[in-house]
This record gives sequence, C-alpha cells and structure tokens, in this order.
Amino acid sequence: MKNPEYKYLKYNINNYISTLFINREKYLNALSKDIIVELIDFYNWVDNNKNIKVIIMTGAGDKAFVAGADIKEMSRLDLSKSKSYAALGQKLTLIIENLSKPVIAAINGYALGGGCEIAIACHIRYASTNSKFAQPEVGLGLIAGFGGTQRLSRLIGKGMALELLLSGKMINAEEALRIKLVNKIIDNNILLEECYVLADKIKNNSPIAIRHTIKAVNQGESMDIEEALDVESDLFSKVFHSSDCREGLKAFLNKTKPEFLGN
Ligand code: DAK
Repeated sequence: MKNPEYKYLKYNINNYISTLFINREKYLNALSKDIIVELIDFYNWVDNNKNIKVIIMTGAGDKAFVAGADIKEMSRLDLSKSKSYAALGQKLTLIIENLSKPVIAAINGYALGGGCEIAIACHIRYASTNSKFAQPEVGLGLIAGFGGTQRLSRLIGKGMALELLLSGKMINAEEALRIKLVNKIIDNNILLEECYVLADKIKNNSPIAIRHTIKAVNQGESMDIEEALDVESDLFSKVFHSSDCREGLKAFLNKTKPEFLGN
C-alpha cells in the first residue's frame, strides 16, 4: 500500500523509526485544523504499519516545535464549532497517548499552548536547549483545550500545573527539566540524533511488551493502586503468553539476540 502524503506534514521511515515534521515553519508550525486532521490520519496509519516501531515528532525549522493553535484561524471560528474543534484536538492527543508505539517528542523550540499539550501527550519528551514552554491560553481569554488542564497536572503535579496554566508564563528548557515537564535537554544540533539513539534502543524490544507497557501505564494512571495492579497482572499474563515472550526468554538462555515478531 502507498504511504500517505500530506500538505503540512513531512515524514521519513528509517530502520523502523519514523521521523515526523510538522511542516509550517513560516508560522512557527502553528496548528491549523487541517494540520490536526492530517496528524490524526498519520497516527492512525502508523498504528497499523508494521514497518514503524517508534515515532519521533518534531517541528520544521529551528525555532518551534509548535507555537500553539493557529490564532488567526481560531479568531474566525464559528462559536458553534468550538466544541467540535476542541474535540478534534483532544482526539489527536488521545490517539498519540494511547498509540501502541512509543512517540518521542523532539521539542526543538517553542512548545506553546496546543503545542505544549501535544508534547505532553507524547510518551517521552527530549528538548533542545533553546526550547520554551507555556500555556498562554488565559491571556487570550481561553483555557487549554487539548487536554492541558488534565494532563499537565498529572505530569508535573497540580501546583506547578496551575502556576503555568494561570500565569501563562513562558519557561525555558532548564526550568522545564527541573519540574519534569521534559526528560532531558540536548544541544539543538544533536537533538534528533539523541532521539534516534533512544528510539533505536526501544525498537529492539518486543513490540507486544511495548504496547502492553503503554497500556498498563495509561490505564493505571487514574486508578487506585490495587485496581491498577490488577490491570498490570492481567496485561502481564497476556504478554507472558506471547511468542515474543518465549523468544525473549529463550534468547537470554541461549545467549543470543532475540528476534521479536510482535506476536
Ligand atoms: N497562530 C498563528 N500564527 C502564529 C502563531 C500562532 N499560534 N504563532 C506564531 N505565528 C505566526 C506569527 O503571526 C508570524 O506570522 P506573520 O506575522 O509573519 O504573518 C509568524 O508566525 C512568526 O511569528 P513571530 O513574528 O511572532 O515570531 P517571534 O519570534 O517574534 O515570536 C512567539 C515568537 C512564539 C513568541 C510569537 O509568535 C507568539 O507569541 N506566538 C503566539 C503564541 C501563542 O499564544 N500560541 C497560542 C497558544 S493558545 C481550543 C482548544 C485549544 C486551544 C484553543 C482553543 N478550543 C477548546 C476551542 C489552544 C490554544 C492555544 O494553543
């Protein structure tokens, strides 16, 4: 089947790793509705593509990951469409968060508003030294609407999340690392390289184990510990019955490299 083509997205696939660029550099990769629709299509396609095991998502150029929702387009939005617009953004962040394959956000500059919310929905965040983060919605008379009011506090805690969501202030990469909004800071010129190193390590692991790990972490997040541990043991048992598990255990005992088929 032919790989899809997009107006606002560029991507490549190399050694089971797909690098996706949001490609609207002139407007700092601000998210128009069309881009959100394309991203949803891309992630649905990726989820079923056996040639892709890890996705690295970044912004075109060296200034921005995503500078938020497209303010110009938003200002023209019919009031009756605001709910469906938010639903579209939320749908995208849910697809990314629950994707069966890890998504690494390579944050290469501004990650503002909806851009920060998309980064938060990714499984892992690596940030360049020049990256900047904010939830400036309140200054526009809005609230974060792509999951930010919910995911940010889960990631960095309620107090810090409210500080960012209520002030709209911009923080730099070091502060983002300090509050655990990002996992690591990397020099701008080697950001993608470092993401590849991580992606490469992930892609050699069992796809079944990866998929169920994401599921266990996501499902357990909103549960009390006993309930969450039940989810974990159910998923553990499923994984334990997989061919990948037989292969992984056998390869260890035989001192060989496992060849996981993802079933
Ligand atoms: N939207 C549209 N255009 C944008 C943009 C944005 N978010 N950010 C930048 N641009 C455009 C600029 O207008 C400029 O275009 P031209 O003037 O050349 O035509 C071009 O990109 C380059 O930007 P600047 O000239 O401003 O570049 P600077 O380096 O001087 O400044 C900046 C960089 C990132 C500080 C600045 O561009 C800026 O403040 N941008 C806006 C950041 C922002 O406030 N983002 C929006 C966050 S609010 C909803 C759900 C979710 C959301 C909304 C509703 N529903 C429930 C309905 C989400 C909202 C948000 O994301």
